[in-house]
Amino acid sequence: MDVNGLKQHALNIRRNIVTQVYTAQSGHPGGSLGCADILTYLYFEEMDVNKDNAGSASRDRFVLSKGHTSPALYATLYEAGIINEDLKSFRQLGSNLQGHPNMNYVKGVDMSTGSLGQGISTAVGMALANRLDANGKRVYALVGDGESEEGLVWEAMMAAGHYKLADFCVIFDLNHLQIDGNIEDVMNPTPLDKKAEAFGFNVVECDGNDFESIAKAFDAFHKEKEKPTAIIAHTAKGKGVSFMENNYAWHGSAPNEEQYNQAMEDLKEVK
Ligand SMILES: Cc1ncc(C[n+]2csc(CCOP(=O)(O)OP(=O)(O)O)c2C)c(N)n1
Ligand SMILES: [Mg+2]
Repeated sequence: MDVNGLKQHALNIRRNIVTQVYTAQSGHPGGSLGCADILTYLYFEEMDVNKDNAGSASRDRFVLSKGHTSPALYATLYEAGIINEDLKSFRQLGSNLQGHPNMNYVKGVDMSTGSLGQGISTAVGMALANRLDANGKRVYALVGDGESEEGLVWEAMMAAGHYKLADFCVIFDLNHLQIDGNIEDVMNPTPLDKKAEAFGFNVVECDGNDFESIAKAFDAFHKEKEKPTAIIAHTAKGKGVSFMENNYAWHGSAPNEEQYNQAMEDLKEVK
């Protein structure tokens, strides 16, 4: 693993996340910035998905269950060379890059998401289909901690545990914030680790903004052959942009020109 190379990809992705939201003057920067390292690791280290096989049936799949963080997915697919859309068309009329990802329009988007809770359910269905096909492919779903307040998430977890889907990995983006504030105040879904364990998962924790820590978590997923894996990834919402970090006000707001310039300054170089 080339950590510096991954950091450079993540930086490019973060710059493109902020540029998309700034240009559109709408979108969700906080949760997008927080998961940029996880997406970088998935697309540049973990999954067997690349620009040549992205359209094929037999490959790993990724479902961005927290679909509002589409800027992170688009920026990652762009960085990986899977799409070459104009990222500045994000959320514009006629653009394929809708506020929430649409699998019918954007190459590399494996499921249309945005209605929280549904993505993980479809990912479990994909993992079941892979078992029928005996193709050995893996399915990954990224779920927000606020999203995990949706009952549907736990039906999907129950099914994955019940069917012992060892090739399924759910990553919980634990940034402790959702749209209206702290998850613990809005509707406390913790402890996610104990809940996932009770639903039959192999549970691993990691620092979701540290590549060494992320790598260890995915290694533990590979080693587990009996159960599905839940990675509890501790992240900072808004990671990388000083005034957005850990501030839920940046869940779904766009920076003005001065703030955009400050963000680009914060994201000038790899730290
Ligand atoms: C079913 C459903 N209910 C409500 C919303 C509106 N909504 C969009 S994002 C969000 C909060 C999500 O928080 P979290 O999952 O923690 O995301 P992150 O912190 O990673 O941005 C809400 C309530 C939605 N998209 N879908
Ligand atoms: Mg959250």
